[in-house]
Amino acid sequence: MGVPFTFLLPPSAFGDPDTDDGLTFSVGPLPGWLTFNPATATFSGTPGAANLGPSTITVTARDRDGLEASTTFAVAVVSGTTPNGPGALALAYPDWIARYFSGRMLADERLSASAWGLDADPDGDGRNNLEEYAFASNPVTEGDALPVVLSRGGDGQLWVSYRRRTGDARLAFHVEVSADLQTWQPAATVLGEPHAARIDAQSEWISAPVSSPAADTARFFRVRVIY
Ligand SMILES: [Ca+2]
Ligand SMILES: [Ca+2]
Repeated sequence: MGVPFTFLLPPSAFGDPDTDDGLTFSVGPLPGWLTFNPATATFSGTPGAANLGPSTITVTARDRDGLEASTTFAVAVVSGTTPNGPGALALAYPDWIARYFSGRMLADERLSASAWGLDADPDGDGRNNLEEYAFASNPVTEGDALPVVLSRGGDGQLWVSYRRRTGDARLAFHVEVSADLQTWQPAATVLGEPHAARIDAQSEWISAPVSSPAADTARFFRVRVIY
């Protein structure tokens, strides 16, 4: 944040073995602070406080023969605090929910199921308060949740990316895979540790490598949270 950002598309992003194929690049919608120079295949910009959070960017390369390839990646703008710095507040669920409901409401047990309990969904967006807490969205605002994103890197690696809360050791996140949406098992972790990019004092953007399904098969991925 506040630091100029420059990123040169690595030639390997598009695995085209003919290096003098004269690739031309185009990009999908960019966040307002970021520009792309197709001549040099370089992104640049300086994000501000209003730009915190992740964006997904799609780049399409076209060679002289008109063949196209696209790759999608995420760029996350993070605040200047380090994970253990002064901005990294550990915020437990009771403190978090108290930001949204008055002390009088929180003292009324009858409102647990409809307003402030872990299972309640007061904004009616289909995510209960535990999910809103775990994935760092707002329990009283509909439509602010970020989706879990599945993307494929230029090298063919498949990634599952999502935003999650930091600083609460009770929260555990598991990326799971299923062939039928009924039976779920852990997605392979032998591919390496997930990448984490801090979004703000209380959340981070995680990208976890997962195994690609075998040819001609479909797989579903989900992120399961345990509290
Ligand atoms: Ca909700
Ligand atoms: Ca919400």
